[in-house]
Amino acid sequence: MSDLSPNQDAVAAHVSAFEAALAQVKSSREAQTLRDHYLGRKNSVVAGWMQQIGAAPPDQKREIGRLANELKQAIEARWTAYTESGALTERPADAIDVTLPGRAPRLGRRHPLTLARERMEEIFARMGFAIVEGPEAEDEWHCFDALNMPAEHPARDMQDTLYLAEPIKGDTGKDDDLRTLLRTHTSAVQIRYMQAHTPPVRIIVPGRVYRRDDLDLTHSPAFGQVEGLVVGEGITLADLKGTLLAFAREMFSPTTRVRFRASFFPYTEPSAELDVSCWQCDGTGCGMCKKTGWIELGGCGMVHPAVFEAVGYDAEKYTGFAWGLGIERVAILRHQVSDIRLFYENDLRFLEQFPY
Ligand code: 2NL
Repeated sequence: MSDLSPNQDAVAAHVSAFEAALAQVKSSREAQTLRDHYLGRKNSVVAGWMQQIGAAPPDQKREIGRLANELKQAIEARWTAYTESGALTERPADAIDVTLPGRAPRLGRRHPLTLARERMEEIFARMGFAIVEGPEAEDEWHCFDALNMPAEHPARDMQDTLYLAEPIKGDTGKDDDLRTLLRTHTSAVQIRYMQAHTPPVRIIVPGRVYRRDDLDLTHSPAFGQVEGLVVGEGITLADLKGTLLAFAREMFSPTTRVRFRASFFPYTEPSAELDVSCWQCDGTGCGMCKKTGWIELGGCGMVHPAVFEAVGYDAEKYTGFAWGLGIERVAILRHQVSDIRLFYENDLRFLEQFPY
């Protein structure tokens, strides 16, 4: 090839030969050798043509020079295209680069709602509470009747509660005419626990509950709850307040205060909403507590005698208290999350912000 003398056909022949050879090379070393054969400073095709300029008759020097340049530029252009295509840097399939850093496995972590639930469980467990769980699909007796919410109670309405199309039949046969629903609170588990145990009772029941709510900034049709129940002789409202105060101080800050606001639940009397002093501003008023100094956490009260009667406890002998706290609510307040839906979307950019 290199002995083709400089003319227009020879330029074309060299260029196509170079292209064909380049397409065949097996390694970057081979490619480099091929390039040098055409473009190298010494003994290359282009260098040979350049040399011929000097030896050529004066009237041909100009033409040979032009052809040599044309060949040089054509080969260089194809070489540049080749190197920029990345083909040259491709490593053979079996090459191992031992200098590369290792690929760290992606570690999983617990969900912020799991962290909040576990923290709540840990605090109550240290106070001597047993952790009890139960079914999410319940019958209406355990969810409503036993909790002093008879047939006509509004919470039992289809508007508020999710019922299964086909009831799940109980094994006793006596609850065959009861509808099955997704529990609206975990209280049904406390009812089952009281049916199976005599006082004293000291349990918390964490779990998922369901309401016919739309999903918006602060509501979800499924959310987590930690309910608590204490039953014994001589249990008072002061015990309730002391228990929740101890919890709030562990959960939020040692200087947290609690207050009760009178409220109503069919299953407690008296009933109260539980507020805690804002641990962001310590009660002086800030954006987090909407300038009130207080944050609402849940509801509580003294167990209604009708509940004790439903489970066969002697309401003259025993008293007790109960509460319900929303897990999302605790997590939202702890981490100042603006939208409850962030907890369910499972976007890692959100989830990875929570210290495990
Ligand atoms: C709320 C209010 C509450 C209870 C739950 C309860 C359970 C039994 C007997 C009596 Cl077995 N009460 N649970 C009591 C008061 C309030 O939850 O707003 N929770 C998010």
